[in-house]
Amino acid sequence: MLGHGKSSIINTCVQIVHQADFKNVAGSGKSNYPITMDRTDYDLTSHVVINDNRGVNKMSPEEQEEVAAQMGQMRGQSTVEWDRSVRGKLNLIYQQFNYRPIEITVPVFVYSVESLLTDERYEEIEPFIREAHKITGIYPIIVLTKVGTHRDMADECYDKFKALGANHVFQVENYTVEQHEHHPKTQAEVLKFLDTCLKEVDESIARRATEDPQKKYMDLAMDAVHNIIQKENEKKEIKIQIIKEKCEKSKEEIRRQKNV
Ligand SMILES: Nc1nc2c(ncn2[C@@H]2O[C@H](COP(=O)(O)OP(=O)(O)OP(=O)(O)O)[C@@H](O)[C@H]2O)c(=O)[nH]1
Ligand SMILES: [Mg+2]
Repeated sequence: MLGHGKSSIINTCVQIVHQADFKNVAGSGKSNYPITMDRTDYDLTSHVVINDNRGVNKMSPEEQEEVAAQMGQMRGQSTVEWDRSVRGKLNLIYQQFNYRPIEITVPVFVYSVESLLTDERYEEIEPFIREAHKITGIYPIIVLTKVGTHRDMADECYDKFKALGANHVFQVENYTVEQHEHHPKTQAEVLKFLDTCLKEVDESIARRATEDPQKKYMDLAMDAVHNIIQKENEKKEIKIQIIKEKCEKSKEEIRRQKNV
């Protein structure tokens, strides 16, 4: 989520794993506008990276589709765009057939407990989380941030994400530019979070050893093609509806003029 502390949790992880002084490596900051626009990897070890990303805001279909493609490893490290042509999307699916992923992505959903988790928001998040699970085979790990000053809300969010089906929900008070003295509670929770990510990777490797990669890609591609067709149809329906409304308005105008 936009501005919920994604770059800050990365700064916190980097500081703890490297046992270094605080540095704003991922560029966290206070702003009403999105700060992080690109996907960027930060090394935790020689084999483990933590990836910062552009935050989602409205959970729009475009945002959902882009995030789904990233999690399916159909995106490199580049500026994140919400819109792509159908041909572009199909090319990306094609690339998947020729590309055996050597990386395992653990999806992490960062949510600030400062933000009210209203029913509406909850309903928007649910399909997003479900989709991430379907694509990566790993249920997103939830990191709740800004928990220090919002204890009640942290517990409420914890319960709600658990009810959504999350196996792992962590409650972190990040190190920030303003406040980054070593804190044992933050350190313990972050290490538990990273340990859980690595366990998920181990389980994913074990599962992959027994599955047919070609079938997996075919399923993914079929899903993607199905989504493209469905979205195109929805767009056409909207256009038809607009034309119908215009027609009705014109007819009414003609009737009105005749009456005059
Ligand atoms: N108190 C407190 N502040 C936090 C915490 N996490 C992030 N912040 C503050 O929240 C603001 C946004 O944090 P970022 O890490 O830049 O958030 P982001 O999700 O990367 O934002 P975008 O890149 O713009 O989407 C900054 O002012 C951080 O200092 C936290 O756990 N506690
Ligand atoms: Mg950021």
